[in-house]
Amino acid sequence: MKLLYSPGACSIGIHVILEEIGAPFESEKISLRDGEQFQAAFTSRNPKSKVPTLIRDDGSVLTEFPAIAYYLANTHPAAKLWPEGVEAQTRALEIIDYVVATIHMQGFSRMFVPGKFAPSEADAEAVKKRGLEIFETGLAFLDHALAGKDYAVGPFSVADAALFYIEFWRHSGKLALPTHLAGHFQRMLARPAVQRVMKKEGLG
Ligand SMILES: N[C@@H](CCC(=O)N[C@@H](CS)C(=O)NCC(=O)O)C(=O)O
Repeated sequence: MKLLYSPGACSIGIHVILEEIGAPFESEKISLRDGEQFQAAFTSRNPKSKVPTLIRDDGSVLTEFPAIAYYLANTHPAAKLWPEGVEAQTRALEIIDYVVATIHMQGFSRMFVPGKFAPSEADAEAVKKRGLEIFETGLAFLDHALAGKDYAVGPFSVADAALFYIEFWRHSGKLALPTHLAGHFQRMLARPAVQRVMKKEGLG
């Protein structure tokens, strides 16, 4: 297996899942800043021009965080990264979808690529502001959901890897995380697998 990732991008969550599993995998760094995701060497493997991209051993390609997380957790059951039982699985999916589809795609994307949402350059600041509001509202909701819990749904699971990437973004932006997410982020940083990923991605 090979993970195509960009340092500090949402692919960091999948990187964490792979390290937690502990099975051998390769990784290849893509510079989104330099637009490598639009170059033929990348689009020939993933025409969506997005990380995370997982190239499986048979050469087939998987995209989309929730699908990759599901695949990895369920093909490596010994790692116990997919919660047990319908209720916990449903709750994990609920969190992953909220992180990816709302906080990331609706909030963070508006903040960092306002041009994708703004009809004109003059609208860019308003779009960024709306993105920040969505991001903040999302964090507040998740903070509330994490009250009294060490991890998102019972023991550590793929849902925590999704939470980790938005926590990391907030932390990198030098903005304080709400209390319960801050505690969760510290628990994540204490995990050896997360520490290996931070080192590999050059994020110290
Ligand atoms: N829905 C996708 C989102 C992936 C995504 O937007 N990745 C960003 C990095 S965090 C990316 O590759 N952006 C490159 C671009 O849009 O040019 C998923 O869940 O994997």
